[in-house]
Amino acid sequence: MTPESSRPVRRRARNHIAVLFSAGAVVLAACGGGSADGLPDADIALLGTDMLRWEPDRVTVDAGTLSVAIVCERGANHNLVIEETGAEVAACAPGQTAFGEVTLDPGLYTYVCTVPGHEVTMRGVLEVR
Ligand SMILES: [Cu+2]
Repeated sequence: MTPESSRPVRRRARNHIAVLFSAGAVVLAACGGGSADGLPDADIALLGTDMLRWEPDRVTVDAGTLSVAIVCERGANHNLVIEETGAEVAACAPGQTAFGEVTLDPGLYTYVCTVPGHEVTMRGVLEVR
C-alpha cells in the first residue's frame, strides 16, 4: 500500500521486523534516541542477548579511539573484551547499558564476553579499517 513497503532492506537482517511494521519502526527509532536499530549511539554498539549472543556479531569501524556501548538484556550480565588485547572495554548488568572506549589500529579483532559460560557463543568480528 505505502511506498515504504517496497523499500529494500538497508541494514542488518534483524531490521526485518522493523521493516515489516514500518509504522511502528518509526516510533521505536524515535524512542531509542540512538541509532536506527535502537542501540545507543556509539562507534561500537552491541546488544548482549539472553541467548548469549552479540547482536550484531560483526562490526566495521574506522581506526582510532572508539566509543563503545553495550546493552544487557534482562537475564544476564555481560562484558566486552577485545580478545587480541585482553582489555575489558565495558561490562553491563542485566537490563543496563554500559559505556567504554577503546583505541585500535587497523586489523581484524574478535570481541567476546568472558562471563563464565558465555565465551563460546558470545563472539563477534570487529573489522577496523
Ligand atoms: Cu555474556
